[in-house]
Amino acid sequence: MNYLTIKDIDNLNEWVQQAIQLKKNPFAHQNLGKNKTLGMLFFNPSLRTRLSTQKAAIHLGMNVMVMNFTGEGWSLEFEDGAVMNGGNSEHIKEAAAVISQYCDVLAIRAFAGLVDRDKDYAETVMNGFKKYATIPIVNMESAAGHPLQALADAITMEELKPAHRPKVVLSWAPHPKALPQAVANSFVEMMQLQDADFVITHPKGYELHPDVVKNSAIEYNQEKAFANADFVYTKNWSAYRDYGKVLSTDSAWMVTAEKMKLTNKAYFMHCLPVRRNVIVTDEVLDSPQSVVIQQANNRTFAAQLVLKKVLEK
Ligand code: AN0
Ligand code: CP
Repeated sequence: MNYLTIKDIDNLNEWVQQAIQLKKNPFAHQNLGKNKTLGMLFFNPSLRTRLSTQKAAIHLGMNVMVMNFTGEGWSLEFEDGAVMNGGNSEHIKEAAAVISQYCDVLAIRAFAGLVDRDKDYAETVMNGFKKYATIPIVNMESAAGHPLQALADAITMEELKPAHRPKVVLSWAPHPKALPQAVANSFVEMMQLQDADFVITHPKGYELHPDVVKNSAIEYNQEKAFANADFVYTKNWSAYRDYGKVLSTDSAWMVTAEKMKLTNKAYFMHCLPVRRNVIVTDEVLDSPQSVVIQQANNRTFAAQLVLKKVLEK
């Protein structure tokens, strides 16, 4: 079993309940991972993913090896038949096969390059490892998705859910740098598996991939979208259509206490890292409505559930 996208979740509600059980008793399956090794490869920086996935593996009794390809590791070639007389030193064929000798499960982080849309959405890095590794692969944020984050978000929303069918808003917010669509994509796909009044709000031009959005509602007026919301999930992403471009840094889209007043005392959610007073004001982030630390904590149990399922297969 691999965990590459939200589509690998066969029953979201069951998975969320199982993760909540793991959270109650994290060391219940300490023998499952005995003498098994998790390899974690990072092509980009990380705080939460790195530590929570490692912690999840420790809970299951696994050994963990971490390797950063940002500076360590040979630069990899992913193209079949490439004449390797350029900058790349090692082909994915050998790299993935060799890593498979040392590890039992392989977790990979490889962000979108935001230059070549087709290459990013073909998931070149993740699918290269999937093709040439002989062990299960876990996605720790790929070009187009961050399914461990979305699973942690589903756990958090289950813990906080109101008695009624919730209204959930995914709101774009400004950021100075071009960021991937991965977190937003997986959140949308996860919400489509939930019974909720779900709406996406962003400036015109920031429409996500139509295959991701499907029939989900889009409201271009952020204040209208916030009305009566129970959860406000905020994230910046760069444009999908005008690929990788920053079309707006309009601070009018920042989440403020005034906007939160339009909601049904909504919980404020963000995957972190978050830029204070750019994405969201200090006032909102430091308020009791902010559940970002609870979200980050649930990353451990999302990862632990996925690793447990992989080890059981
Ligand atoms: C990354 C992103 O937007 O995909 C990682 C988020 C978990 N964020 C930044 O690079 C700031
Ligand atoms: N939310 C998240 O994935 O954080 P890191 O980039 O710090 O791992």
